[in-house]
Amino acid sequence: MKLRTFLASTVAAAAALAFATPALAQNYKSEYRMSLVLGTAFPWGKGGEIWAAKVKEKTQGRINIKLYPGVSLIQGDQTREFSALRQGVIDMAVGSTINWSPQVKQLNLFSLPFLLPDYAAVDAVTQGEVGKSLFATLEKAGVVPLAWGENGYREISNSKHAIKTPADLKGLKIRVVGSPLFLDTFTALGANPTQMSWADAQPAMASGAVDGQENPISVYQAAKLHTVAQKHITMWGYMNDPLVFVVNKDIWNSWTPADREAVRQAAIEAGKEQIAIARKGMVEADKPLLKEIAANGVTITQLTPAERDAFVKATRPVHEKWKNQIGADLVQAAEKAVAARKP
Ligand code: X2X
Repeated sequence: MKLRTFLASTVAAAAALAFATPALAQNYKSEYRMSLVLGTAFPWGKGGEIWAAKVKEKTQGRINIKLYPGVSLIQGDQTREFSALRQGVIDMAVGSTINWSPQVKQLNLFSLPFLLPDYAAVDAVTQGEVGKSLFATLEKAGVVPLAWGENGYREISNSKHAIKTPADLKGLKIRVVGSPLFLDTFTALGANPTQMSWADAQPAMASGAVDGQENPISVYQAAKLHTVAQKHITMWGYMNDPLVFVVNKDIWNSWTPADREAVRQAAIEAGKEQIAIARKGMVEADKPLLKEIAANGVTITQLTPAERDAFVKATRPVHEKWKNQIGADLVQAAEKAVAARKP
């Protein structure tokens, strides 16, 4: 009798397994597609690579991720990434708040000129209540946000001359990302902004079709922008561009709760590591990354507080215009978090 019960339960367990395994295989894709603008030569792409490796390890290979840098799943059109993610053309991404801001207006927060004076301010906003509120917004917009990363402080470079005052920007043709707030900022500064994708930006600099651009120093160096005539950099720290680690909602729901947790933990760990990589060379007292760049014959202009203030004043109308579009409460909460930050 006992043996028969044992046999029966063994058979039942085996049957359950036999059903469970194919069901898992059916729900899980053999490969998930992760979208990135910048590849593994950049801190951004390294973050994606670290995330994918951690996911593979934590899920014992059940979730296998392939990287698609250059936003190649959407032919390089980076401002379409969020829509593609929501529609399932992309399974997951490490994406920039700038590129997603045409679809998620609250993400324009980070593009408000001179909102975040230093890294402590960035952390106070992303890692605090404002960051949580933005994740809730992203969730409502149809994706599952898991962790913050960072592209970095965007500094301006150009081929013509050192920029010390807003007047130095007058008439300069500056490539900006395809997000309307940037047109307002550079127009307010007297420049001539032109929108294009990152893929188009580099040939445009090489040919002289544009005079300048703005991107983090780590991007400038990894992309070797000194070789496309970008000989002058001004350290004005006018905005920081956080990254977000996200998964498409249907993909997320297709995973077991344990695997979701593994993917979340992997994103949180990868985000922390990625932020450290993005800041490397800029947080040390002697800023070794700037020394490396200067050694290539690039002029690096540091602004005095008074000089920087002239740029803050010139872009204040942009802040006023965009505050309500982003949400005055959200902007205020961010300003509060910045004011209360610990160094
Ligand atoms: O296009 C850019 O400038 C880049 C690479 O920084 C972003 O994707 C926001």
